[in-house]
Amino acid sequence: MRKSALQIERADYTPKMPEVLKGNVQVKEGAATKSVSDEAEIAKLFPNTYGMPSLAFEESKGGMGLKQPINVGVILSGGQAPGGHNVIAGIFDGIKRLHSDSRLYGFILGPGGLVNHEYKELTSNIIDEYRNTGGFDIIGSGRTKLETKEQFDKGLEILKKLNISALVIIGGDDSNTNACVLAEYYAAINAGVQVIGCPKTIDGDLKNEQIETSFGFDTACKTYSEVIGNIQRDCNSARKYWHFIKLMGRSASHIALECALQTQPNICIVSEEVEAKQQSLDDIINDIATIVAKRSAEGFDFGTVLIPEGLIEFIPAMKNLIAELNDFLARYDTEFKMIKKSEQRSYIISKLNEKNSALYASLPETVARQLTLDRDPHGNVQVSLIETEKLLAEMVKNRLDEWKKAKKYNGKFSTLTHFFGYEGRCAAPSNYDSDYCYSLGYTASMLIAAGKTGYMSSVRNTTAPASEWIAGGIPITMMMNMERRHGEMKPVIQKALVKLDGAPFKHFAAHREEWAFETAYVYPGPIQYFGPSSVCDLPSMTLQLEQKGKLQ
Ligand code: FBP
Repeated sequence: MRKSALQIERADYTPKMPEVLKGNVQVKEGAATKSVSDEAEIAKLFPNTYGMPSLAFEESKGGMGLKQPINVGVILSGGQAPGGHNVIAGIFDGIKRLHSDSRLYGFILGPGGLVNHEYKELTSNIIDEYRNTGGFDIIGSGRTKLETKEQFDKGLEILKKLNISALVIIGGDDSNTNACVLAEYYAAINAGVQVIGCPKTIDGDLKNEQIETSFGFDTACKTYSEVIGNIQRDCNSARKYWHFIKLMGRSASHIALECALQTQPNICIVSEEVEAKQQSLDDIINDIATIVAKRSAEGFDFGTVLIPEGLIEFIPAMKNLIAELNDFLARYDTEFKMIKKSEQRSYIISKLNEKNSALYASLPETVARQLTLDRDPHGNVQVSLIETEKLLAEMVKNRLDEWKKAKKYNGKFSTLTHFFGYEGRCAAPSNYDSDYCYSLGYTASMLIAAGKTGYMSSVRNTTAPASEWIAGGIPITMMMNMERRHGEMKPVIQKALVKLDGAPFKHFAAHREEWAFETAYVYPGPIQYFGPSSVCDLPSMTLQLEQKGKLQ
């Protein structure tokens, strides 16, 4: 298969890793841990894996090879994120270092591969083809949820058949929650299989005191920021369009916020702020239209607006509407589908409660339709299918038309809309993600060698040079709390939303007024893989602000 010039050069890149992992290591145990809340319930649900100490690797004077080879399984779970292949390469190199006859098996297309016994052995030839590349195509990914005893038992059959004694699950908050439940189950039945998690998701919402960031966030944001910067330069050259740009991130607004820090757009909406201020859709439209009108009065009939994908579910009134629609469509799905398409809108309007009905009636036709599309397997509306960027552009236009009639505004307002998500999920990993992912994988193999289960691989201090990074493991139960899911209280890893009192948001809030009116665009350009470290190795601005309180 033909490879690009970059792919060929990049194959030879050696990921930087913590100094300590280059030699022999031993585990240093920290204090016993407890869950972020609901301690008693979580302790009861995880009697074998609750309260374990946090771990850090330190230099060992002794050897660390294994007497016997180990077989390890790996699963990629959920949405793609740049760097997944390097996690696998790190695991591979780690277990080969421990014993050259160790073997790595990849389960195909996500957790479903474990249950359906679909796998392939990942040999050095295969691994070498994928080092430092984006995507998850080495074994594919999937969204099957590993949660039932039947699935666990089915999985154990193939693990036993392949003599696999440890499984690494690379996934987001839900997949790592399931990894923890699996670790507990295998420990309870003495299955002889360890389970280790790795923090993945471009959304950046799997992080806490112990896990600095999820991998893929850095590359995805840099990829989107490059394109946003290009759009801004175009926008500032032609001076005739307002660009409404929706950015992926199912729930939290970390991606939109990071891209705003990188590119300094005129407007960036942060869903968590919308919710905290109890803003309505009308408030958001007014805020945007006010900035558009003010810029227009200065002669600037152009600009950029960043919109987080999950916005719609954070607007309290929309949340209520969606909840009623979810219930209604779950109950009357067949009846609804039998109604002529042209009459569906008025049918829904006649069935909803007064408030929701009025809100639904005020929405543009396309968005109203998107809200009634098929739900995901959990009955939730699929937010990535809702064209919020078009909704906002259209509603702002309507508001400006009203103001024009009232002689409050006299500008030109032409819009272009964009959605960036899939463009960045499989990008070639930045140096940060290449290094971080390789270290996460390598650390996972050291946790396996140390006989640990129910841990998430952790690499910290990543705003420092890689040699100073700290590698270790964090008990997954430590990140858990109880939340209502599908009507039942369940132990889950707490999702990290944007903190309004956190340094990244504060930095944005302190500058947004200036960015709104002064056209202070920044053009980050493409990710650089070769060149000065000051350009190639920079961590995300979110991480710089969180860790150091300032930008490097
Ligand atoms: P993960 O949390 O599984 O990493 O996925 C994140 C994400 O990319 C979201 O940003 C997006 O809403 C969703 O996946 C889209 O998923 P899909 O492509 O499977 O519809």
